Amino acid sequence: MDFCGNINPSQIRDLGCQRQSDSRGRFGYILKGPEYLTVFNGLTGATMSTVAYEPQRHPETDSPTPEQMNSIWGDSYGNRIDRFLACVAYLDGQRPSVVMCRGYYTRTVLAAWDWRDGKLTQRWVFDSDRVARDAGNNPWRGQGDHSLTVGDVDADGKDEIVYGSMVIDDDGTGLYSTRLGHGDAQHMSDLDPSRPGMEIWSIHEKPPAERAGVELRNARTGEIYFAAAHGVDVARGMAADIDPRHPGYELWGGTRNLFNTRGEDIGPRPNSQNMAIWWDGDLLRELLDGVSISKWDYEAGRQETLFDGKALGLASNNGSKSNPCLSADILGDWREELIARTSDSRELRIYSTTIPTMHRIPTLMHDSQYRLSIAWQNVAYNQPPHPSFFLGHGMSKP
Ligand SMILES: [Ca+2]
Ligand SMILES: [Ca+2]
Ligand SMILES: [Ca+2]
Ligand SMILES: [Ca+2]
Repeated sequence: MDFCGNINPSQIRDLGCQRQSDSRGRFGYILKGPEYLTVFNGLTGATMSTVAYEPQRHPETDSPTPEQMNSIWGDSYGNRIDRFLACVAYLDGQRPSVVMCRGYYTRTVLAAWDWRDGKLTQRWVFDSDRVARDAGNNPWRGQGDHSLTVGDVDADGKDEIVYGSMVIDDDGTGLYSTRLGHGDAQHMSDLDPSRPGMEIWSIHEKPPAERAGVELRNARTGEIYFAAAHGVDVARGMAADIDPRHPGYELWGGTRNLFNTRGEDIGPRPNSQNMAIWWDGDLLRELLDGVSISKWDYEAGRQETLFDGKALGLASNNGSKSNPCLSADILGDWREELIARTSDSRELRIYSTTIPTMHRIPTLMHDSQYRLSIAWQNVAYNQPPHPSFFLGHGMSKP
């Protein structure tokens, strides 16, 4: 990675890169030169530890030829080699580790690192192509999304990494793969309180005709509870409790309708299928798209705007993905704040709800899964954070 331009000259020498260099190629990919993983001091910016990035682009060279790239990553122009995700996870159940991930369309490598007593040490590396070498029939290749989720899916006190259609166990071994492939969004929580443990709602890009475009699965085992939109290229998908008439979350994406957790069509879905935010006083979640918050009127089947950020001079980020800078419960009270920039980028504003609530539950940041999801919210395609417990209409005490 290229850290140049953000640190002082002596640190640049430490990293072995040149001042004000721009390593990006014609399409924005960085395909040449050394790559590092560095821990910076959050207060001063000083480098605290630097190691070689794992994995390198190619085992023999940091500047592979198109043929060398293609042989390992499956394309010769650098798209797949230059896809990264990252998260923080409590892999030992006690202290956080950082997991740096390269690749999700083909070869997939997750490297877990511990920062302990001033030293950065490698905990484990999961490499799809070392686990199973048959590229055409490898359940660990090409399963990743443009985001990831972290949580304790098997209830042993240690976190797993939900990497799209597969889950990597806390010890760096594969827990399972559904083999349903890449997608743009996933949501994990106790989406259906009547089923044991957590569930995952996933969407998929360009599935073959017989394969699911959206599906709900058991987070621990990968068992598919229901699937729909077979053969449909699904770009957006959402999960939130927005209708109290149906227990648990409602699920949408890939079709014009809303699903309940049993896979039943319960009517039209909201147009908004981007993010979600707990904003008003009830336990249902509101819809967040760009810098606008709306409420789903489940009886009329339409959205009502509660907060219009554009009218207040706010702008969203990430082009068509359209997100605020962050949405999270950062101030306490379990409702979530909206953190956004003004359209001239001169101000960063925090908006909190002014609506009273009758419900009293712990601050969401006290839930480890929710807190870790704030760490990954801005990784690749922003997704809404979800707690490990069911938060919604009719919930039991967390
Ligand atoms: Ca676990
Ligand atoms: Ca459940
Ligand atoms: Ca519901
Ligand atoms: Ca609400």
